[in-house]
Amino acid sequence: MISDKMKVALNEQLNAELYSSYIYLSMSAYFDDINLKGMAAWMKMQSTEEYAHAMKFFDFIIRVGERVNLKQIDNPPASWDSPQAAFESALKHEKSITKRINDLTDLAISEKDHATNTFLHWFVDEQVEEESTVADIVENFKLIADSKGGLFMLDKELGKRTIMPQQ
Ligand code: OFO
Repeated sequence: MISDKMKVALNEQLNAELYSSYIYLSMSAYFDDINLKGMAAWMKMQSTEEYAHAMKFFDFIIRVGERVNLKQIDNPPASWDSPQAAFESALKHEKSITKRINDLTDLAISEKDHATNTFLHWFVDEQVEEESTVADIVENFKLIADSKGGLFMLDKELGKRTIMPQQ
């Protein structure tokens, strides 16, 4: 039903989503270490969301009758220069994931693989959301600049995040 090339690409994306989960978990540990508990909680939830994304690929690969191929997950960085730098790095990471999803979609279209193309639509929308959410947080950091009070408030705000149900 799907080509070998697509099967490899889907398994690679499964690995990339697991890496996303891993890097955000590492950011959560970093924030916890510098006592920004709200940001630590936000990142832990982000990690959980990424795991759910990985499971969407896992389930889809199986549903189309193919074999899941789990690969080694790279080590994520363990620390960042500042809280803002961590979120900037998250934004850069999300942009790289958006590119991957777009490339996968291009491949599905070029192969006339309608099932995979339709499956990927959810991820195309999700990436718009992910980039915009993290970009807003980066802008908040710019606004508060060096204000300790601002950082405290932003930490409290991000700590209010609740998990979004995955459709
Ligand atoms: Fe899976 O969306 Fe972020 O990386």
